[in-house]
Amino acid sequence: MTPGRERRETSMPKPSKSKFAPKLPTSLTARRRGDVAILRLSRPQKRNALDDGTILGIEAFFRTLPKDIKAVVIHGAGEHFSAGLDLSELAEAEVAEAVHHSRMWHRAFDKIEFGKVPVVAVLHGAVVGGGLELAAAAHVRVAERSAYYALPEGSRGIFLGGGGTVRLPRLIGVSRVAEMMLTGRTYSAEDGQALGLSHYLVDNGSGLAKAVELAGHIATNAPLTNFAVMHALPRIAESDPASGYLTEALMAAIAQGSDEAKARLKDFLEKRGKKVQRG
Ligand code: 1HE
Repeated sequence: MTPGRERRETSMPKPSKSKFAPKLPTSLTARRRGDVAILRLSRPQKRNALDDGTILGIEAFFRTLPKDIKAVVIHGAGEHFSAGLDLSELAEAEVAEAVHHSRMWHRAFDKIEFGKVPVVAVLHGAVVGGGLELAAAAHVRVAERSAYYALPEGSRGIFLGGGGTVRLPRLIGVSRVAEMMLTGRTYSAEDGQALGLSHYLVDNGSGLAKAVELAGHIATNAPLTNFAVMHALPRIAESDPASGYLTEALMAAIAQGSDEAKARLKDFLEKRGKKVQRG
């Protein structure tokens, strides 16, 4: 690792003005609304390009989430969610540095996907390269009509490095990811919704409100159910069926056995629980 890279990775992020998450770099801001934390990519002058400080800040944010936060919303300031990797930081990277750089992204995005609470991402404008990799680490994606998706790595002479080779094929299949990378094509918000890149498609400017509403609902779920959805479900889906069924049974028994589940089931049976609404 060169001294330059080492300096960037180990230097502590500058303190932000946010009281909620005091150690964030200036490219990130955080606030909370009740038990939902809202993390904003705040580097619009560089189209929220993800530099090392931002990636480390994302990791620190998710690692140090207060215990009373039950869900997170992540969104971007300005016209675009994220232009992906900050290309200015990669220009001089050597091979070993590049490996460590990618592994740093893996650690950070792992804290999102397999962290403490579910994460809802709001997508608008460019959601490209590493920006799409970041979005793919969230559990729920709300796209505004301005969103567009691309993987321009091919034209830059680089490759996915933020977990996209693992996460994106789960969303849209290996074939489409390969085709996006080979041809550099751009998918519109409507395309992305049809393909499964987003779960919700909303008007421009209303993505954050929708995401906060969804996160607020997620926050009311039993914590153990949210844990099972985040940590057990994806592992079960990738395991062999026999192991999957066993893990499912164990997870179900653990969730059902909790006092929280017992109280919620009693509420329903005694006509206090909410009914399922028509869609
Ligand atoms: C950047 C970056 C960046 C903008 N790294 N500085 N990502 C890409 O290949 C996408 C590159 N960016 C773009 O295609 C365009 O910037 C956008 C379509 C996203 C937005 O266009 P526009 O016209 O609104 O902005 P702009 O004028 O291109 O950029 C504004 C500034 O942001 C400008 O800097 P300035 O100092 O000249 O004002 C740009 O240089 C800067 N900027 N994008 C650095 N990406 C873990 S591996 C992941 C691999 C990848 O992510 S590859 C995809 C990289």
